[in-house]
Amino acid sequence: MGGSGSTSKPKTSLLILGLDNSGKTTIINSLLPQGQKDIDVVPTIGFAVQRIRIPGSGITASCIDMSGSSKYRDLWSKYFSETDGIIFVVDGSDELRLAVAKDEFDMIISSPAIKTRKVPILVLSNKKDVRGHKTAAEVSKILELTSLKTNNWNICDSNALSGDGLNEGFSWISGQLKGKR
Ligand code: G3D
Repeated sequence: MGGSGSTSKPKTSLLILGLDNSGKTTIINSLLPQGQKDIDVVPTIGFAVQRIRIPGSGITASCIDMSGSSKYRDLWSKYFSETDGIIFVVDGSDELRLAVAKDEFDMIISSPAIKTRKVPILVLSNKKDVRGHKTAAEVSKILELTSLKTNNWNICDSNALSGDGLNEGFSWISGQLKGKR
C-alpha cells in the first residue's frame, strides 16, 4: 500500500443538483478558496458534470445540471449510488420553475440508491436577496419535505453571491457526512 501523502484520496462524495440558473456553479465556487476556480468538467454523454475537490476536507463535490437532460436520467444512477450527500439547489425567486424543480426532486428521492442508502439531503432556497424569493418554509411546502421520512433533510435560505445562509447548510450536511464515516 503506498502512502497517500498530501494528495490523499477523497473519501466522501457530495452531489449538487438543480435546474440551470439556480446557482449551483456559484455555490461550488464558494466552496473553493478565494481565487481558486478549479472546476473540472468531466466529459459525459448528454449532460455536464462539474467536479471539485474541497481542499483539506476529503470531499469531492460533483454538480449536475438537471435541466433538459431527463432522457439521461439512467446515467445519473451511477452518481446517485456513489454519493454520500445531496445538495438540491432551487432558485427561490423563480416561482414558475419551482414546479419543475419539484418533479426533479421527486425523481431524486424516489431513486432506490438515495432512498435505501438514506442519503442526507440539504435543500437550498437560493437567491434570497431577490424580490419575491420563496422562503425555506414556503419551498419546504412546495417540495412536501415533511412527507420525506426515508432521508434526513434540511432546508436553508441562501444568497450564493454573498455566502449568506450557505454556512448553516454546509455545516448541517458536513455533520451528516461525519456521522456516516
Ligand atoms: P447554475 O450553475 O445553477 O446554472 P449559476 O447557476 O451559479 O451559473 O447562477 C446563475 C445566475 O444566478 C448567475 O448570474 C449568478 O451570479 C446568479 N446567482 C447565483 N446565486 C445567486 C443569489 O443568491 N442571488 C442572486 N441575486 N443571484 C445569484 P449571471 O448573471 O452570471 O447569469
